[in-house]
Amino acid sequence: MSKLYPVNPSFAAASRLRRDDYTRLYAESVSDPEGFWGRIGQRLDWIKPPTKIKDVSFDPKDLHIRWYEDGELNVSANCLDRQLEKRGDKVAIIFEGDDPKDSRRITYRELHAEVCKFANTLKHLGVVKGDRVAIYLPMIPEAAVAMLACARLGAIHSVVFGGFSPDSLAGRIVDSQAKVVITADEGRRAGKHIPLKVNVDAALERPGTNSVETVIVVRHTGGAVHMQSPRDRYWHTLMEGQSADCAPTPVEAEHPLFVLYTSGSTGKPKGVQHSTGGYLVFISYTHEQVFDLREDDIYWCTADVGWVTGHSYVVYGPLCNGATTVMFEGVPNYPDHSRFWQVIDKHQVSIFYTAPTAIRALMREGEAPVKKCSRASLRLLGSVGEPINPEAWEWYYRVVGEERCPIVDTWWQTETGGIMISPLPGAIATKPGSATLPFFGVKPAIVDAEGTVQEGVAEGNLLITDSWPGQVRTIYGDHQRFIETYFSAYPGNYFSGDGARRDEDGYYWITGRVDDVINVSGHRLGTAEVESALVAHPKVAEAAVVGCPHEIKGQGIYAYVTLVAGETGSDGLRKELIAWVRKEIGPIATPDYLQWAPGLPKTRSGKIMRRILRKIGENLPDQLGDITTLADPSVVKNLVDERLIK
Ligand code: 6R9
Repeated sequence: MSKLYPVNPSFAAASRLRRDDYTRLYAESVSDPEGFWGRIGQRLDWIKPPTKIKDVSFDPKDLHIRWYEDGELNVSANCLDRQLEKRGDKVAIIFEGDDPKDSRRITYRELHAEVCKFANTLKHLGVVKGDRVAIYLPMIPEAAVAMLACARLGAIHSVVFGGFSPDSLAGRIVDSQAKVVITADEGRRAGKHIPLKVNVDAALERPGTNSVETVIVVRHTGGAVHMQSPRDRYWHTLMEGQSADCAPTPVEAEHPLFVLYTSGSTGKPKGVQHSTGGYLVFISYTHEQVFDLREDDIYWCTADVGWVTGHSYVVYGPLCNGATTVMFEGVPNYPDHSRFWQVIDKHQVSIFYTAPTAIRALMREGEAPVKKCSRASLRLLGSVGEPINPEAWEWYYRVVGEERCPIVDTWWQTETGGIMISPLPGAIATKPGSATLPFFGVKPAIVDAEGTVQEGVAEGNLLITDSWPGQVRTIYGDHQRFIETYFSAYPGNYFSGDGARRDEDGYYWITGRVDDVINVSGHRLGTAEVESALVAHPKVAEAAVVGCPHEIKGQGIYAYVTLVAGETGSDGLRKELIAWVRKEIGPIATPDYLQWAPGLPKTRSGKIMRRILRKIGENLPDQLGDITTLADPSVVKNLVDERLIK
């Protein structure tokens, strides 16, 4: 039995919604989606209000997804212009640099002026509605300005994470045929400089990138760069003399706001294409409800704008809601392990939204770096990106939030646009490790191996049976792949690629990607389950589990374990951990191999690349594939050298 944390009564007393509101609104949202989303859609400023709310078919032979289709609006007008009257002098963005001495506050009025000037700049460079613009910037306010300026013109942005290699950037430029690339001289990360402009130069030497006419360079660190005339132009010189007046271009609700590339389990990254109207309704509404947003909140989501979380919950959601959003350029452990908590105190952050991997990394350093800071301004904590193991959840709750702040564990995906399953903090009691209940209008279902929908307590693949406004509309340039990836395995449904369990209270527990399922002697085991058990051991900081070939069982369990600071791996400890997992889950989960891992191969968004660990576990070290997108590619060599099957 997992622990149940009731809703905090003093939080609930002041919150937007209580349990009975949730029950009532959820019932309405799924029984009358048109009525519900028609009403919620009114939260936006429409240039032409929609009369048709929903026109969707999930049938692979006639797949179409349209929301608010005859409405017209502009995203930047919703995020900026309409805030000016009441919130012109309110801070829209608090920028906190990598260097703690570097911070800046930008009001809605200032942001509006900058966005208009930059939109005029793009216009002068020939950017028109429907053109693609690649944005390859660090976490600086110019990234938000560039996104909003594209939106103002109806241009489609494709933000590429600043940690991606020239090849990855080139692949995205080729696929989207971008006309302009917006970058900076360099990025900063833990005191080091990242050569962004050099990477752009290298990317643009790759074949197929000659759609790019102009490269706009933000002078950020002042590092020397080579400017190639007439292609390369400085942001600040282009902005000189531009007017701070730029009428927003009205676009249809289904006009694409952006394309964001995301890796699937196979093949090249997919350009996930989002809409304008449905997307903005869904993410602004989830942002308001899930974070129980108030006018005076200081809201901080630590995600980079290179990921969907940065799009929906650093930039568009908060600004559309007139909130103050923090943009952080740095990392959790620089200059030291207190950085997150120092930033919270410095800017009086009240809502903090981060990823389990960051929580586990900080947990490894003990409580002292947290307790050095006050954190008294915090009232709500959030988690996103991967299943949070109950150990990390408890630590986040107890140490960071001092048992005062509810935790919202939010399950969603690049493809869903916004939060799908999450507690509403004043309404839903939480269980560590469970994302709890579906958001309004979201209809999850669990299917067994044969594709039969399961009722009640169940475990299987997670589907969503009906559309929601924030849903991906297509894969850029490849609608067929869109249909095949998401709608062909379970026709009539959206397939998430995740596994989930539903418990006796109807709560959802995401068990991880189903491509990470191990089949041991015919028994299915989620890698996340074994990992969670390992991480529950006090000496384990982090663990990654993959399947490996096993003569008798079909697949065996191969675990990579990172110990907490100060511990060293020994045969005794290995036996102890194996016995521990056996005890936590059952004999079926007994790891066959347990390798010490000083570091795990992770993407820059913190996801463990199990593909690489699987190959090492299969003793195929020469088939690791591309490791350049790892946050730290050097961890791989150690894992290969120390592998247990040779
Ligand atoms: C928002 C984001 C999506 C995948 C998703 C799932 C995992 C995200 C989660 C979670 C369990 C959560 N995931 N949030 N698993 N609990 N709260 O991360 O998008 O980068 O596309 O990743 O991340 O496996 O399918 P994206």
